[in-house]
Amino acid sequence: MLFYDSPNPAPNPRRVRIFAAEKGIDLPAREVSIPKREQKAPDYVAKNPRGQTPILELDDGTVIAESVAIMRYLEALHPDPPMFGTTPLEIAEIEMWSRRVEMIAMPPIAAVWVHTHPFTAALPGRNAEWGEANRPRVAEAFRFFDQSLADRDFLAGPAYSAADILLLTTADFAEFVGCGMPEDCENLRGWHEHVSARPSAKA
Ligand SMILES: N[C@@H](CCC(=O)N[C@@H](CS)C(=O)NCC(=O)O)C(=O)O
Repeated sequence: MLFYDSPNPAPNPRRVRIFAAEKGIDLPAREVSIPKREQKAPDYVAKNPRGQTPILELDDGTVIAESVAIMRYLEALHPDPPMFGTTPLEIAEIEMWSRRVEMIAMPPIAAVWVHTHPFTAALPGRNAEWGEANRPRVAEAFRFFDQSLADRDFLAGPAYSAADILLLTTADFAEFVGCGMPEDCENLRGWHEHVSARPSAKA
């Protein structure tokens, strides 16, 4: 098994690294440099036609792309500690919150990243106005999660889960992009401090 990884600030490979660290899985890895565009090299695109990291290549050559799919594969191989829930309700709540991170927070952060950040200046089709228009949507998304965290320690319930990993990596990437958590999001900031103190967050 070989994990094709990209270092921080890339948020999607980091999800898998944190997940593996939480489970104590040692993933052999190869670095794919996004600044050097190695994810668009023909031999890599042959593995993942999306030309993105991460991927997990199995010993028989099968490739799993999409960070959450890789996490689910690892969960099936290493069920303890469970990160996607075990009861029907836990499973549904972790899925609900994971989808909310991906559908509410990530798209506007990605728009700010792609359309305004100096690192993406060479990408075709940049529209700075559209990027700027997404900043309030990022803040609105963070406020939603802030309110949601008012009554609990973790995003999807009483235990740390894959949903927390998605929100943590998203919040840290947003900070890097320059549209991080608003100062007054106290619940969210408290949660962030708490989950960032876990050893896995160093991944
Ligand atoms: N939905 C994919 C997103 C993968 C993705 O956007 N990866 C970024 C790194 S965090 C990437 O490869 N960016 C370079 C590019 O798109 O060319 C996943 O969850 O794995």
